[in-house]
Amino acid sequence: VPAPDPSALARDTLAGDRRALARLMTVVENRSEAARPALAALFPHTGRAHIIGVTGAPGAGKSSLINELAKAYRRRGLRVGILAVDPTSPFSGGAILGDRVRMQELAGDAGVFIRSMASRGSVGGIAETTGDLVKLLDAAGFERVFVETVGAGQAEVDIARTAHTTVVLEVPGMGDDIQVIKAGIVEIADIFVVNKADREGADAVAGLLESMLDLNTGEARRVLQESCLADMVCPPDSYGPDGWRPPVCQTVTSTAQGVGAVVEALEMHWEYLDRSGRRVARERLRAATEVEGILRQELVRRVVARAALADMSALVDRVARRQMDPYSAAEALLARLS
Ligand SMILES: Nc1nc2c(ncn2[C@@H]2O[C@H](COP(=O)(O)OP(=O)(O)OP(=O)(O)O)[C@@H](O)[C@H]2O)c(=O)[nH]1
Ligand SMILES: [Mg+2]
Repeated sequence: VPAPDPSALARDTLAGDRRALARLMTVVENRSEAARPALAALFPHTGRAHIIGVTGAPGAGKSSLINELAKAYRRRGLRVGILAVDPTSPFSGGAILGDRVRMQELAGDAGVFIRSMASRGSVGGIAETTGDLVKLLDAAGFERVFVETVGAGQAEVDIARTAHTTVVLEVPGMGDDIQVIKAGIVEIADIFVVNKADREGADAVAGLLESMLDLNTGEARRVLQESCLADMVCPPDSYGPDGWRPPVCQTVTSTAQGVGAVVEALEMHWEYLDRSGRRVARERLRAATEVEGILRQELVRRVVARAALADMSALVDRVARRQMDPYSAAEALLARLS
């Protein structure tokens, strides 16, 4: 099989060719240099999709909820893209197969595109790759793009950075709810969903979330944008407080109970972002963060390309033995650029 020509794949993707889209996604996932011109060619065709991050504990029902939301959007005639970031945790290794089964009803629908991506071992973290895959779906004309990720540390912050709207799932019946609801979650959530509301304790979790929202100042949204460039070029009020109080919805995915309210909340948030000027501010923050991310990666790549492996190894040895401080080592490597 000859290597696919990424520009041809980009052209065919725009024309609605699903196979081209899938193959281009593989090129992007492999972080191949060849993806860059294709991504650049598609970039002017992006910016239409509503990007929706869905995060929560393993097994909270993220895939089930996305499945229901996708069906609801299909009934409204909108095209839906779904990216599931495979959990890195060995405990939920069966998730991909589970997702396939759960989302099977959507599988034959040309208005739906589902892709699982591996987060394991991806260079530069999942953030860049996910962002690029989202762009491909956006350019291909999917109007709602869901990104599912297990709620764990950096992955969660990354998703909130990538998405316009972040949905955080909680479930009742996990014991001490105050222990279960993680600190920092209020800062990244635009919409809360208490899923498995058929179980006891859903109202209590919802009530707890409401009281956490009462205390929230919105201040910490800043954690979403750790970028020197953003700090320099984006006005401080781009970071929040938001002026949007996250609604707390309750759902049962097996009966689709409450799913309509989540769709309404998603649409309201999308409208809110436009009406308040937040969307433009967020796009600027995202652009600054993204450019800086690429810049960092590229800088490291170039420095490493210039230095000999033996030299780098020797520098690392010296730092490890406390013969040289890490700043001086970095300086020595940076000097290779000039
Ligand atoms: N009782 C009940 N069970 C649910 C509900 N929604 C999902 N489940 C079940 O919860 C389990 C996990 O659902 P998934 O949708 O795979 O959850 P997930 O968050 O995507 O899981 P991972 O991707 O592995 O983190 C499945 O057995 C679902 O059938 C619900 O509303 N009520
Ligand atoms: Mg899942």
